[in-house]
Amino acid sequence: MAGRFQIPPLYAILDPEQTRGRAPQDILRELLEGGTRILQLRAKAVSSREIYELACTSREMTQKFECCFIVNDRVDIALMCNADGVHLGQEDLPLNAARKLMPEKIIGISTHDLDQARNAERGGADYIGFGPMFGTNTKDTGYSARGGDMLKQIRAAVKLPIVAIGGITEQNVTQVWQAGADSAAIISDILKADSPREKVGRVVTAAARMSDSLRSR
Ligand code: 3NM
Repeated sequence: MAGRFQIPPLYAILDPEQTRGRAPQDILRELLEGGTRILQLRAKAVSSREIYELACTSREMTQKFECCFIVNDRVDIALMCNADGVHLGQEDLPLNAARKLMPEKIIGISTHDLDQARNAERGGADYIGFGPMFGTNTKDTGYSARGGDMLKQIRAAVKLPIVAIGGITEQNVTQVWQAGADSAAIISDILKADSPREKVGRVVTAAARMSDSLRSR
């Protein structure tokens, strides 16, 4: 992708395993109506066919809301549904291979330490994920909680947009932005909320309040 990617402050992730049994399509609509302007589809436990179908629905709906759409892990599905980009972990297709397949799209890379963050930047990622910030039950990352100090080190070392992830909630999200994350990725706190729409709305409002207060300094 040409130029620095302007990433919205809330990075909502739709994971059908985390919706407390509610239809992912319904939750998707709530996330969009709540005001998220970037959405990732992360579906680990379903067939390729199901991911593809959900990705096509997500693409159609995100477009209506002018929301950036990213597919987790699957370059093939991202391309086929015309997503804006893909998010890749350290065990997925390497960045240089993915870039050959999608020269113009957004590619985000999950990182967990300074070396990985620097490598992602050198390799031409558009943004990095960094985590887990706090304890989380959603994914066994194999890493201890990274915390705000480590995030600050990453912030000082890379220019790329940073999306913090892992255990982020409405309660601690401001801390994450203050430590230098451009965006906060949230799964369970949003998807398990009684009203994902209202939860997203409150986080988006908190982000706007924070950027206003930074501007008026
Ligand atoms: N990646 P929740 S932590 C998908 O550290 C994922 O790279 C992580 O879910 C990383 O918001 C994580 O429910 C799970 O904690 C995030």
